[in-house]
Amino acid sequence: MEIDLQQLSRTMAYALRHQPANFGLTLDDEGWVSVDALVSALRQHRTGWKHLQVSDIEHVIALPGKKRYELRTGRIRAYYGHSLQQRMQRETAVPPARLFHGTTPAAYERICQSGLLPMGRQYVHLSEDRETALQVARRRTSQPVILVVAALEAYQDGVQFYLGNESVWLADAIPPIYLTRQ
Ligand code: HQG
Repeated sequence: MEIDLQQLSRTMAYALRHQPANFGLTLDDEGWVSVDALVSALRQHRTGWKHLQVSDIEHVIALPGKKRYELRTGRIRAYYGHSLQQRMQRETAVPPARLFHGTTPAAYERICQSGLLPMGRQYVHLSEDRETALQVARRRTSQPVILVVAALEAYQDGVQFYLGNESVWLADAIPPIYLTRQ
């Protein structure tokens, strides 16, 4: 049976970002799990996935668009997006001068008061470019609000930044003084 790669990707996100225990998986401190363990868990998850192969996972990773999963030497992890309680250790890094965050008008009102907070995830998610931030906001609203984050300044004042993938940065809470609406 043909595997629906979008559906597989969504289920991988669920397993690698949110509910590994529901798949009988344990992630290490950096979010890694063996690809073989993930494949066996996914085979049991859906009848049509009984014969799932590592190559199906590789096809998901090769899909155009967002780079959500990192596959390295027999292990796999989500680059970002985690919500599980166990905090995933990410590599800290010096951010560029400016990063972007796309959000909704309603959230913007709250963000002006309390700054950017991780909310349901472990980290605040930021984009390297404005266009990506626009796409992030459009998941939720037809009236995107784009914030420019004075990332380097925040970093120099002690806010930690972490590598996500090549266009997504992660950070701890960012106070409103570093945010400008564009
Ligand atoms: C908002 C997707 C109220 C924040 C995307 C956002 C991204 C606040 C929402 C990745 C707030 C959290 C993450 C505050 C922030 N008060 N609302 N103080 N601070 N918010 O989904 O950044 O397709 O957890 O603006 O592309 O939207 O899943 O974060 O609207 O890269 O791979 O709270 O998820 O990638 O929402 O998206 P999210 P996000 P995938």
